[in-house]
Amino acid sequence: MPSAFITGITGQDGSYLQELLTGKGYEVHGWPSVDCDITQPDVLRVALQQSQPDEIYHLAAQTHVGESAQAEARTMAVNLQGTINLLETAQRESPSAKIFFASSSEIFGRPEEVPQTENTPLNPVNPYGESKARATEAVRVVRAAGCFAVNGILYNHESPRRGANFVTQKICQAAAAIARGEQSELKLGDTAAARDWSDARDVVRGMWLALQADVPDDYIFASGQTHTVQDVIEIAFETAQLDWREHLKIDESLFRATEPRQLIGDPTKARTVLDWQSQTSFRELIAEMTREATGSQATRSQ
Ligand code: GDR
Repeated sequence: MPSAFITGITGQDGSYLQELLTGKGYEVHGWPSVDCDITQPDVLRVALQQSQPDEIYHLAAQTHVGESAQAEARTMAVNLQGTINLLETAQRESPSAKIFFASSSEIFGRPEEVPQTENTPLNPVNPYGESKARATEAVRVVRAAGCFAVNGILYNHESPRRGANFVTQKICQAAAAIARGEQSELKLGDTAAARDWSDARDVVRGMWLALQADVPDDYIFASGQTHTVQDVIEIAFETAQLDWREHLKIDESLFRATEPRQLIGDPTKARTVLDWQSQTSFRELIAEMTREATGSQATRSQ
């Protein structure tokens, strides 16, 4: 039975990955979240010694880009130092384990080329992007030294399990709450902001595929298309049978000091080498999230 170790196993991606791997017959071990402190070598050493994994998926992180501007030290400690700690400890305790690192489109920030490929120069514009860029380089360094270490460069990916502080879930949950009469308005920042959004379930399938390849490499996981926050609002409110104009308020305090620009991923390499594709459409995804939010709120209030 193959075994896997997942950091961030209770998050959106970790929980879907656990289900995927269990379904494939893996024995899955994991750390719940960053609260377990990935920066402590001893704790990680014991966890790896006990689980002896064939595959390590490093997903735990401070994942909120906006919050990273006020939490730079913690973002760097968890996302950069935590990753270096994981790479070093894994090489010592489980030298044959294959390692997947959840990198991010934010490493490109304001990129030189659109769409981005695995070779696009890194140019982060916020502490989160900086932390992921430097950790991505660290993964490349251990790979050059012979370790099977992969960067999955993940563009935005969503699902009904998405945390409520990310914009898609915030909008879908608000539309559901407004439809139920529990809330009357939705406050948002920049609704013209555009992102390349995929389904998280598609992305975790890519993580697994990346570790089944013959050689370690970097892969972009993206849909190759962008939509705006405004598009999310319109699909969610239409699904909830509401007129968004009656409920949306723009709140200047929710604008970010530095927005990345034109983050669009070119998934050609993942498609050709791994046979990976994004399978869910953006419209289907947002509609599903809104329907699930409506259902879960109904269940909670019963
Ligand atoms: P992002 O996702 O920062 O791209 O990072 P998020 O959903 O937080 O923001 C997307 C865009 O929406 C705009 N926006 C708002 N965002 C939030 N959270 N709340 C608001 O009220 C709001 N109003 C407008 C933002 O300015 C932004 O432009 C996600 C995370 O999953 C990262 O961990 C991951 O690395 C990247 O995607 C790829």
